[in-house]
Amino acid sequence: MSMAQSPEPLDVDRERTRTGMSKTALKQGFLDNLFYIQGRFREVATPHDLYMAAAYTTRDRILERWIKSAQRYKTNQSRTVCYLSAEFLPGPHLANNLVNLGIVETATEAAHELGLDFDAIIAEEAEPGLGNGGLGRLAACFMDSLSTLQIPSIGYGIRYEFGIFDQTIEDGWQVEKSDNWLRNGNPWEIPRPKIRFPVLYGGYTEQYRDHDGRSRTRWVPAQIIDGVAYDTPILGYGVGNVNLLRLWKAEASESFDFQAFNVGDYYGAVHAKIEAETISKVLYPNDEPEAGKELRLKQQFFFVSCSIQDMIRLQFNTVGPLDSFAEKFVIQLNDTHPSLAIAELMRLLMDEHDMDWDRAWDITHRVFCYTNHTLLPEALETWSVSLFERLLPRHLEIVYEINRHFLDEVRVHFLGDEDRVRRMSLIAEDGERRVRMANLAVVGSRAVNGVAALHSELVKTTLFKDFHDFWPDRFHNVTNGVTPRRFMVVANPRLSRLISETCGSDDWIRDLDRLRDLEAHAMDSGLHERWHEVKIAAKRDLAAWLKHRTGVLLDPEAIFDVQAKRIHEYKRQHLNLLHIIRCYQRLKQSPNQDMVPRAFIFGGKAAPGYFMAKLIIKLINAVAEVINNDPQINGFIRVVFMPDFNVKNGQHLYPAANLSEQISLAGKEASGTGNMKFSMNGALTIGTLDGANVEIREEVGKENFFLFGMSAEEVSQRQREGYHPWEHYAKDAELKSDIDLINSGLFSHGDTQLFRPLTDRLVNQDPFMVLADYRAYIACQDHVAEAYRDHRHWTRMSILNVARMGKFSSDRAIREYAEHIWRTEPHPIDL
Ligand code: C3B
Repeated sequence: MSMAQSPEPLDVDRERTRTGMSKTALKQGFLDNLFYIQGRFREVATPHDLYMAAAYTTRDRILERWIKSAQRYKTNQSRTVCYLSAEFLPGPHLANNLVNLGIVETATEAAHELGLDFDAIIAEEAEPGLGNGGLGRLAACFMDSLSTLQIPSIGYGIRYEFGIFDQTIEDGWQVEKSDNWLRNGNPWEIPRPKIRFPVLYGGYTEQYRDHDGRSRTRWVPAQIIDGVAYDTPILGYGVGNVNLLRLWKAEASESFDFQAFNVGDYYGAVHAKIEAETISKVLYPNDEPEAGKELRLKQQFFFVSCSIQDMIRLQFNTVGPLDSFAEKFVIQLNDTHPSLAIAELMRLLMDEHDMDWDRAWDITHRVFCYTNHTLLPEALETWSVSLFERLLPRHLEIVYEINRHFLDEVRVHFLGDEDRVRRMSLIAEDGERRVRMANLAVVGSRAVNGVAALHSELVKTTLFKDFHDFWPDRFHNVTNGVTPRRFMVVANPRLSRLISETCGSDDWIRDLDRLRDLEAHAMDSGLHERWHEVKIAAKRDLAAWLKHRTGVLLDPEAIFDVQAKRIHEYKRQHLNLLHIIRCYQRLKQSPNQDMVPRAFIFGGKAAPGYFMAKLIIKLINAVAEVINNDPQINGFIRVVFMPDFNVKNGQHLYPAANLSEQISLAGKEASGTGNMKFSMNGALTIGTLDGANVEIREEVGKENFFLFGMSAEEVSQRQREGYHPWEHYAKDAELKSDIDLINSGLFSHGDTQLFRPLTDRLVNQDPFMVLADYRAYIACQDHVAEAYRDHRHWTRMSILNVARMGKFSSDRAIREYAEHIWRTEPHPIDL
């Protein structure tokens, strides 16, 4: 046997030193960064300095992969997914990047040897709250999965200087504080001052003849603002691929400054600068668009225009001519917020790059795909034609022209059906004329999808029925998913370790279907015990956190019953409250009854202008105050509102929940993703047949899911028949007494009027049918309590929930997009 042939065994230690992943290298890197970037030595460093040094040390290790990815994608001319989203909610980066680099343990040991409290360093990071809720968080999960699946991609959005407000609770009311997340610097972004594009607004258009004598259109804007790129690397889990999150910051265009200077108007020039910068100043804090806000339309066009110009630049830098633009890129529109991109690409191709309409349209409608995230009528964006024309005169012409071509096709297809033509038009003509952004998105895209099976069905049969009749093949479903890296490995290290030990590997982190291996152990009493311990430990952690933040002490043995999501009437936090009041009344009536102790935990922000949602928060806190201080209740039930629910705080919640409240009125929640996060962490769900709940129940088995309430079908039938909430109020004595208790002033220091807007709305209108589902909900909650008494059985259900959550990984969702919608391939970057 020839010794010379056998390969050198890989020297792991040497390899780690070379790539800087060894403990020694991490320590050295950390001290260097503390010294050279923060300008501090150990003894005088603040907690924030330590965090910054840790962040830079981590970022340094991502950069090599990032550059390699960019080079490889460029030489391969890789097809690239451009994910356009007005919102991204990535959460704190440090812990997640350490997980994806695979160096959590090494970094923890390194910190320990330096005498540092690593958890405190991680807790120091402020999260970029560049989104409102589900839609923005989905975008972040998708970015993680795109990198992990090695698909070249760029997330395009806005670098808001102020993200979603921080929520505090004062006297039970939500108070908003501005979120100055960039104040202390952002170590994860790299500014690209040379990647800068002009964005035009206002003015007028004019016709002219080019040198070939062809009639062309020119847009003469009234205002030009620059967009500057800020890049954040998005590292995949256990792979070399690093994709890009490219966010645009608005700056005054220099040419404009100079004009003002030339006429001596120094203040005017500075003012123009300030005005320009307002465009990326602040995120609109509504989970549905606020009608008619000019700045919002300016923001949408701002990031869309920069992003499309950037893609055209990249096309020229890599592939060459624009004819193959739709082969090089696929553009996914995250809801209608970026749908102006359709008109902007048409404009750039025609006005700036000399294409005729047909060629430009051929490219445009092959490059775009659109995801719908809501059926709520108030959330469907429209813009008044007059505002649109004032801000984007050229785009209005293009929208009209798209509409003319499109409606001609509709007329030919549906002879004589002018009603249908009116419904499908990109312009609503009833009342003030408005541009319908959803119709634009459907017409301009080759694929349209909903975000859960039920939702996608409703998209086809209700919202876009006419379009589905016309183009049935255009419609798809891709059920949402969430990343197990963030929501299991980072958020719940204890459970993650237990799963890996039980399954004998951590392969599940990249292939979530492998969680099925847990099923074989679902009856194993050793596992039961450890599973229970892991849950109790998380509950203790959460209890300590909540005690510190709110003063309310929870009993870790109680059922942790959690509803955490935006506050909205359709999500029905008030249905949850009615159940709490029912429990309270029962305990008051028979204090010695054997009730299973419960801790009711709420979290979520209300849009600052949404009065009813804010009143719901006040009521939660008011009920909490009375119940938590009632000596007769003696801690049997407790109610607490977690202030400032966001990605970071959510990470305390998911691991600790026993019961996940997913109780929206059927047909209203497009998908939900919190439902997945809770279930992955071993909570059981009480829920309606809404959004992805339907599929979660299918996967985990109906015996492991607490179902109640009307189906979407039944809801629309009830609505057709005429729904009279006061009949429920009059007929159901317990319901009546729960609502009457709110009106009695018990929760409002004798004020009988404070909550009247809420109770009156329930009794008289009840648009989300809280009263219709009340009885079924209470009955279902009673089953929950009974089930919880049988610890073994509950734990088994919890294990099976986790074991069967494979489908809800965002990796699966991205694979479906890649295969059925984008037609993109992985481009692996070797480590
Ligand atoms: C949300 C929906 O309300 C959720 O059901 C869904 O899971 C997520 O999107 C992700 O698809 N949504 C939102 O957060 N903001 C909107 N403007 C519309 C929908």
